[in-house]
Amino acid sequence: ARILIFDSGVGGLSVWQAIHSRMPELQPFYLMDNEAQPYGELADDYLVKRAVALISDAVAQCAPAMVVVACNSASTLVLPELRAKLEIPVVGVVPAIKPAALQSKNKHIGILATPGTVARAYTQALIDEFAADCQISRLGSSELVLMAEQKLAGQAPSLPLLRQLLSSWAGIEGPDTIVLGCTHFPLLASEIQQALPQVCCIDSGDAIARRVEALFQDASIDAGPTEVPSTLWFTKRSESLGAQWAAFSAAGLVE
Ligand code: DGN
Repeated sequence: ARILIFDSGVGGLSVWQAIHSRMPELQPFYLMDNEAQPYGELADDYLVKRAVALISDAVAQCAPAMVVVACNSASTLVLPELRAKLEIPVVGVVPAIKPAALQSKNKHIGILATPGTVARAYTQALIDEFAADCQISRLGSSELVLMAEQKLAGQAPSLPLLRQLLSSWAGIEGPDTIVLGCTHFPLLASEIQQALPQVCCIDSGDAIARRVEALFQDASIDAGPTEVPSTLWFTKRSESLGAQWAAFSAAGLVE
């Protein structure tokens, strides 16, 4: 069956990897709104309008069985409107605050996401519901998003810069558990772990993969034909696309 993965950039790759390892038979289509990157800095109304229009057009073109909005910055805003508009299931990716709260021993959680996601009412609602007993430190960073984009384009991330960005969490008083609340960040997991060796990082990838699998087990989902080749759609030509295409093709996202 076909599945449409949406992100502003390469972040959806981390989600796809988790889905693919559970359901290798799924055929991915990938839509990247790289023209409007970084999504974490867009005005709410503009982001909703733009993401809903782009995703609806792509759905009309590839007729997937399901959409995964593999972007926390978008999911924390667009899901209600998108679900109202589309007739297929829409799975959103939001910060893994619940498992982080269950796992943290010192009850101090760091939320590492985009400036948009850390400030969203949706994120606050997750904290209130699942992590009310925890101290919460938020860090919204577009630099880290760029670093992940560059890594996928073949440029090694700068560890000193990463250490500097995360320095406020390095001390003994810092969080013991960090939520990677942006789908770009699992692509930097090994570097983040090097910068903060004492923390445990949690992302949403596996939970999303389990959700997708459960939905496909629901017989009411029309699996659809699979004869169309997988495609990577983007909204802007850029120099990094060539190298990123190679990374996508290695992950089986394009042929
Ligand atoms: N990957 C997106 C997310 O999960 O929020 C953000 C990417 C961006 O453009 N800032």
